[in-house]
Order: sequence, then structure tokens, then C-alpha cells
Amino acid sequence: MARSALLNVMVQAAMKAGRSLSRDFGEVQNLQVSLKGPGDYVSQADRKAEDIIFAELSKARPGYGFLMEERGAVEGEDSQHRWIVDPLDGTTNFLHGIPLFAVSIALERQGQIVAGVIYNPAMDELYTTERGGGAFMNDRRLRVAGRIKLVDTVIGCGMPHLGRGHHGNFLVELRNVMAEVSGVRRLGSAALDLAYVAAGRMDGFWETGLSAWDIAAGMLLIREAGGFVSDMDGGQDMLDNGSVVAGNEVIQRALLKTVKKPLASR
Ligand code: 2AM
Ligand code: CA
Ligand code: CA
Ligand code: CA
Repeated sequence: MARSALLNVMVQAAMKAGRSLSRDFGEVQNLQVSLKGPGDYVSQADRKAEDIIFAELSKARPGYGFLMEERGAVEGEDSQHRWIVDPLDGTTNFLHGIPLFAVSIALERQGQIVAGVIYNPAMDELYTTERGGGAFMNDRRLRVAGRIKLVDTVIGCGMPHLGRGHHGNFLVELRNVMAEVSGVRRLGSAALDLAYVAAGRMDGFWETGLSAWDIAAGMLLIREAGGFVSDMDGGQDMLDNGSVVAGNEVIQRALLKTVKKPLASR
């Protein structure tokens, strides 16, 4: 399958950053680590990967803007295009030697996500998507899982982070979901959670309190794999409010309803 020039640029940046992450993953005990907030770690590996992606994408598409986790927003001359980048999604896993982490790169054009790449270098799994062009893992076409009864499903989630509040809400959501599904998983990388839904490995996923760089590539991947994504209010403001609920058409709707069931109605 021939990849577009745009996806080639994104894949090259993601894989180069991924090789840097793999080298650092091999000697994680030597990395400098600092704290951005309670429980919120960043390492030299995150910054090196981000520098590589910034350099590669700036060279290939001069003038495009950026939104990156560690650098923040970088204005470009081209106001139509913006890269949304998480150089290392799953830093906590990475620092603990757990191979569930990924590079996530999305391209936004005139406010719409048009392409996405997620790469887990530890498992050499490369997810690619372009609007209207389908979703792929290592060049094999992806399709969301077909299960339509919640009781048959495995659902992924994320938990609220230290110092970010809303733990009470999450426990209610979790209790609601646990009562209706076959299994719940928590991988620790929102980008991979979304990629796994696109690949049909998990039937659905929900999380709140995320940032645009965690979800921009993954939500396009799911849509292009035939799935559905909304925010926790059932709207499409995921990038702004950082909440996502995903699955196939039936499971996405059922999961949203289950997650939001008020405590009193149980
Ligand atoms: P990160 O590893 O890039 O920071 C796990 O549920 C998801 O939440 C990951 O995508 C992770 O991204 C993000 N995350 C981890 N710690 C966080 C924190 N303290 N605040 C906000 N997001 C966090
Ligand atoms: Ca982080
Ligand atoms: Ca992240
Ligand atoms: Ca990150």
C-alpha cells in the first residue's frame, strides 16, 4: 500500500522519535526526571523525542504551527495548519519499564484533524490514518470490534490524576461500567487506548481530563476504523474539554449512557 507524502513525513518523525525513546527505555535508570506537578513526571526522553519531532516536521513542512505537550503552542506563519504532538504518551509506564507508551502526532487543517500517527516503539506497532483513507496498523487495515452487547465487551479507561480532582465522579463511572461489561482495562496511555479501540482489541474506552495531544490522532484513527467518538456530553468538543467516549456505533452510545448513569438511579 502506498502511503501519502504527508503520512510519510509523519511516520518518519514518529519513528525517529520512537528510536530515541527505545534507546532511553533501555537505560531508564540513567534519565533525568523532573516533576511538573503532583504525580506529573517529565524526563529527558520526553524532551529529546519532542525535539526530534519538532525538527523533522519543521523541516518537512516549514511554517506549520505546533501544539506540543512540553513546548506548548508554537505559532506558525501558516495559520491553516497545526501539528498536535505528544512525544511520549505514557511517561509513567515508560519510567517504570512498562512497554505501553507511544508517540502521537496529528495534523489539524482549518480546525479539523486530517491525519494521525501513533507509534509504540517497544512493540513496533505503527498506527496511521488519513481522513477518508482508512486506519492501519503496520499497513494492515483496521476495523473496530463488532460486539454490540455491553456484557460481552472489554472497556478501557483512564483514571484521574493526582491533584486533578473528580476522583468521586470516576468511581461512580467505574462502578456503573463494571456492573455491565465483561472486563475493564487501564493501560496508562490514552493514545494507545484509542489505537486499541481502532484495532478492535478493546471494544470501547472512556476518560476525562485529557489534553488535545493525547487524543487528536487516536480519535481520527477510530473514526477511520469505522468507530464513533464523542465527549462526555455526547458532543464533539473532545479536543477542547479533554473527555472521550469511544467504541463502535452501538457500544459508544451504550457506554456513554452507562458511564453517565447517576448514582441515585442504581
Ligand atoms: P502522558 O504520559 O503524556 O503525560 C493516562 O491516563 C493518560 O493521562 C496518558 O495519556 C498520560 O499522558 C496522561 N497523564 C499522565 N499523568 C498526567 C497528569 N498528571 N496530568 C494530566 N495527564 C496525565
Ligand atoms: Ca506528561
Ligand atoms: Ca499524553
Ligand atoms: Ca507526554
